[in-house]
Amino acid sequence: MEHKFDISDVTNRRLSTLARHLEVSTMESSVNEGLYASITSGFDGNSNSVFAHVVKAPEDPILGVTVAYNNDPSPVKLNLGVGAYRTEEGKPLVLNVVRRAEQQLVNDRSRVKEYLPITGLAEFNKLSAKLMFGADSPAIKENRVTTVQCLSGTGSLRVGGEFLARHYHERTIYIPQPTWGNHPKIFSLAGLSVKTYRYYDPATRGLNFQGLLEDLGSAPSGAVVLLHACAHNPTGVDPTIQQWEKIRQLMRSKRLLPFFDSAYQGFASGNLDTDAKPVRMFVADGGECLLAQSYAKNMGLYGERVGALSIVCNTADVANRVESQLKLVTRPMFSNPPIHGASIVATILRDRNMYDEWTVELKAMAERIISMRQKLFDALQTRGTPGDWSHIIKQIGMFTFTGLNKEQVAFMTKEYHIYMTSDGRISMAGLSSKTIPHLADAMHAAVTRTL
Ligand code: KET
Repeated sequence: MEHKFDISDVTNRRLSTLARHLEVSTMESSVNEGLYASITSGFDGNSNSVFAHVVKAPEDPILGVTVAYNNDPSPVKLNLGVGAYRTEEGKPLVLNVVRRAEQQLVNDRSRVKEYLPITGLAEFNKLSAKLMFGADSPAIKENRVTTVQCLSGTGSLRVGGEFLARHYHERTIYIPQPTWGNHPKIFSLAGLSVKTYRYYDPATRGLNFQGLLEDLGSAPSGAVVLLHACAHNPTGVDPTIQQWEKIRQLMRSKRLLPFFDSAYQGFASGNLDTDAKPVRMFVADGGECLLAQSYAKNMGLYGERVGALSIVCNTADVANRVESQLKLVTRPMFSNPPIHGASIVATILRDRNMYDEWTVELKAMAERIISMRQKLFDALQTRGTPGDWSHIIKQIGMFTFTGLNKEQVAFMTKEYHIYMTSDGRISMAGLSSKTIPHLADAMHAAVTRTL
C-alpha cells in the first residue's frame, strides 16, 4: 500500500519552494517596495500579513493529546497519550542514577561547554554501540560500525533516512502497519518513498506473521525495512525469537536492508541484553544494517534529546567513508549534537556501579508497567466488561493497543477525562494503582454503551 506521504510530494514541494525562492529573488526590488509601502502606511490587522494564507495545522496525533490534556481543568483527568513513564504518584521520574551522574558532571570544574564534534561525544557513541551490539560484538571489534550522536531517536531516524536517500540505491522504505505515527513523515521528508508491510492482525490482536512474510517477500530486492527492535509501538506485539530468525533469513536472502528503531531497549523484558537480541541476530550474520537508538524512555532523558545512529558496514573502510558522509548530513541540519544528555549517558555507561544501578531502576520501571497490565486486566474482569482482554497482559512494552475505536476513545475523553491517542493506544506507563479503577470504569462504559 502506498502511503500518503510520497517522495514525489516532497520533491514537488522542494521544487516549488525553489521556484518561489527564484521568483522572489528576481522580483526582489518590487517586493522591497511593497514592504516599504506597508511599513510606512502601517499594518491593518491580519490581512496584510505575508503569512495571511497560512492555514492552521492540526495538532500532532500523539503530542497533541498532551496539549488537550493540559487544557482540561478536571481534577480526575488522566493522560495516557504520550509514552512517558510516570510513578505510582503519577509524577514524571528522574532516575536516581541520572541525578548522580548530573551531580558528578556539575562538580567537575574542568568540564566546559565547547561544541562537540559533528559526530557527537565519541565515548557516548562507543558505549551506545556496545550497549546494543554487545560488549564482544565482532562488528565493533573489526571497526565496521560507525555511530554518530543525534537528536534522540527521531533525529537518528531522520539522519539515517537522509543518508539513505543520498547514498543508497533503493529509495523505498517499508514500515510496519501500524507503526509510530512519526515514521512516515520522518522518512518521506528525508527523501525516501514510504510503503507499508502487514504487521498486526486486529482479529487475533497479535502478529500477522504470514502477511509480514508475504509483504517483505514481494518487496523489491534491496528495499529498506524499518523494524522495531523491541516493544513495537503502538501494538505491543513483537515477533518471537523463532519468528525473528525467519524474518532475518528472508531479509538476507532478498538483500533487504534492516533499519532498526530502538526506542525501548530494556522496557520489553526489563533486561537490556534480552531486548537487544533481535538486533544482535542481524549483526551476527555479518550483514549490514542501520540502528536508531533513543535514551528518552530507558534512561528517562526525554527532553535531553539523546540518541545515536549506528550503521553496521561490512568493512572498516566502508564504515569510515559512511561516517564522513553522515557528517555532511548533520552539519547543515543541526551542526553538532548537544553535550549534556550524552555526557549523562556516558557517565553511567562507563561506570560499572552506575550501570548496575541503572539496570535496577530500569527493571523497576518495566515491572511497574507489567503490574499495571495485570491490574487493569483484573479490574475489567471484576466489572465483567464484555470481550477478551487478555491482550492487555500479553502485549509488551509501554503501550496497550486496546482495540477501542475512535468513538469509544472520544467518549472516554469527553465523559471520563481520559486522554489517549485515537487509535486506542494507552500508555501503561502513565497508569497507577489509584487511576486504574477510573480507567476500567471508562472502558467498561465505552464498551457497553456502544454494544
Ligand atoms: N521510535 C519509536 C518507536 C517511538 O515510539 C518514539 C517515541 C521514538 C522513536 C522517538 O523518540 P525520541 O523522543 O525522539 O527519542 N514515541 C513516543 C513519543 C513521541 O511520539 O514523540 C510516543 O509514541 O508516545
